[in-house]
Amino acid sequence: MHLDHPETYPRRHTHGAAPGADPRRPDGSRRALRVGLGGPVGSGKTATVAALCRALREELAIAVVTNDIYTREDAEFLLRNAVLPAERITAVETGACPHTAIRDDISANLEAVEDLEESVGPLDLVLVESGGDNLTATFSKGLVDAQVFVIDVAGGDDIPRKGGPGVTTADLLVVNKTDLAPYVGSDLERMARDAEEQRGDLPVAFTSLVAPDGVRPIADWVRERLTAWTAASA
Ligand SMILES: Nc1nc2c(ncn2[C@@H]2O[C@H](COP(=O)(O)OP(=O)(O)OP(=O)(O)O)[C@@H](O)[C@H]2O)c(=O)[nH]1
Ligand SMILES: [Mg+2]
Repeated sequence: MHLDHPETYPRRHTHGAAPGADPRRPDGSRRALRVGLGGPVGSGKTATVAALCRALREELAIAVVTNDIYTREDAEFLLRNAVLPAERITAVETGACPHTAIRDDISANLEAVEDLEESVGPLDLVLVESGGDNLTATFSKGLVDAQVFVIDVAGGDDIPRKGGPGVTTADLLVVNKTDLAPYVGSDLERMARDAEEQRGDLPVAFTSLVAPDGVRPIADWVRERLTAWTAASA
């Protein structure tokens, strides 16, 4: 499907792979910015997707692809909570380690993203949620233009120090559930220091999604990325 013979195989997929990502769809229109959300099981990826949709859906055309191993639970949660119209939410059942479908064989996810753009587009933003994984999970740059790695304070305040590609290289590191820090004895300042040591200038957002407007730092970061994406493809 990815062969470069337009006369035989019409070009279908528009890969990510920033920098230098092709921002155009085969018909010449600008494609959506694709943002991947990964991180350990239960850290708040779906809650982040839901909160982002609520915060941004009035100003942006958004769609979501979720990845679950054997179920469609994350998509069903988003549907139940009506964060977007049903036709804008697609579930990919990976049937294997979550990182396989976001990094090694991205075809099912690419297909899902492109089908959404075709059926409900044009879109500004597609959020791709990975199934919960470990600290090594990252997205292929062929699938997403930017990655958010979501960890939470209840997973232990030594996670930023432990590093790994998600913590170290994600375009945005989210440390979620700050409201739980006093109950689990997590030291947020230490987490911030360790994250900075691992990431240098790359941004870190501390969030509590149970707080009103708790998603704001992530929503602001998405807006910034979109502005840059739109400018690059103008
Ligand atoms: N207290 C608190 N709970 C949160 C917060 N964010 C998410 N949760 C809760 O944490 C649980 C897991 O959140 P999800 O969003 O389902 O986590 P996930 O990363 O998508 O999980 P998987 O997809 O199964 O890996 C849910 O019960 C959420 O309501 C937060 O900021 N504070
Ligand atoms: Mg989830």
